[in-house]
Order: sequence, then structure tokens, then C-alpha cells
Amino acid sequence: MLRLIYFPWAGRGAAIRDCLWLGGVAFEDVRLSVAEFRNARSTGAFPFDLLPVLELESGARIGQNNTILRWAARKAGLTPRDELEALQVESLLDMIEDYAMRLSVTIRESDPKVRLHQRAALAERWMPELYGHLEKQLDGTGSGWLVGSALSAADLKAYHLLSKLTDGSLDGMPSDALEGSATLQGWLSRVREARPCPPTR
Ligand SMILES: N[C@@H](CCC(=O)N[C@@H](CS)C(=O)NCC(=O)O)C(=O)O
Repeated sequence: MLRLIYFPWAGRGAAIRDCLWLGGVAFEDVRLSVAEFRNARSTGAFPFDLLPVLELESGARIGQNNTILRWAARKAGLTPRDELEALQVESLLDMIEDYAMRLSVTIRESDPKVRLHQRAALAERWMPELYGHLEKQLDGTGSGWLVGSALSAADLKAYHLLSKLTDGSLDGMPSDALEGSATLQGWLSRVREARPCPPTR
């Protein structure tokens, strides 16, 4: 059986899980604690020593979240047929990942003073820049979705990043950052409603 290996939180696993659930793709949703991850990593269990990792039926393991997300979107039938739209989704996934990396750097920072300094740059510069890119994209399609006229992996990936940035759990990141944007707020509600409910186990 296919296995998606990640941590118990949303992070870089959530959009992949959403795609697989939306597409009805059977997979084992493996959620490792940090201690379990470190033990397994010390045995060389993961390509590049990071999660998420996709394990195929053959047992082959694949790393890098955008690679896995693109694969999951194809499996789920969520990849646009139109070539330009498919490229736009790919490009958005990479653009969003650039900003996810900026957030990751602050999460890995152990010095609280340095972290707050980094978060100020995130809150004042980088995240408004990301929100601007997304607003422009939504204004361009006019459909309520980031690409074309349907939900794509780009909506899911951006949704999870923006949700994390504004859920109040990150020191120095204001939870009201999107209050001034009716476009982004409307889009977030649309994605929230379109997201699948995790299957009951
Ligand atoms: N470029 C990688 C980044 C993966 C990554 O940073 N994963 C984090 C969790 S979101 C991780 O495994 N952290 C564990 C660690 O750094 O020890 C990807 O796209 O998958």
C-alpha cells in the first residue's frame, strides 16, 4: 500500500493528504512523532533525511514535498488538462515553497531574539509580498481559484501555509494579517469548504 510519512501536524504534509483524500486514493497516513522520526532517520530511512516521504507499493521512497504533491494531484485527477494551467499550478507550488522556506528558517531558529527579528521581516515584508502574489493571481482568474476555474494543488498548498501564518500559533505573526483582504478571506473560506474531511478510521 502507498504510505505518506510525515509528522502529526499539517505543515508540508497537509496539501498532499488533502489531494489523496479528495481523489479517493488509498494510502496509509503515517504520522511520526519527532522521536520516531529521529530514530528512523538515524538508520538512513528517509531520502534527504527530511519529511514528507512517499513510499510507493514497491517500497521505493521519494522525498521533497512539491514532487510528492504534484504526484498526488495527478493521482487525484486535480491536475489541469490545459498545459498553461498545469504550468501555472507548478509555478505557484514552487513560489509558495519559497515562502514556506522563509517560515521554516524561523521555526528552526532556537534563539528567541533572533527568531522574533526574523518574524518581523516575515510579517512586514515577506508575507505581505506572498499575499500580494496570491491576490493578483485570484484577481487574474476571477474564478475564486488560483488557477483556471477549479480547485488545484496550488490552492491547497497556499491555504495551509496562510492558515499556519495566521492561526496565532507563531510568535510575532499577527493573526489579523488578512483582515484587510476580502479577496483572500473569501478564497480561504472557499478552499476550507472544498477540503475533504479525513476518512474516519
Ligand atoms: N525541501 C524539503 C523540506 C522538507 C523539510 O524541511 N521537512 C521538515 C518538516 S516540514 C523536516 O523534515 N524537519 C525535520 C528536521 O529538520 O529534522 C521538502 O520540500 O520536502
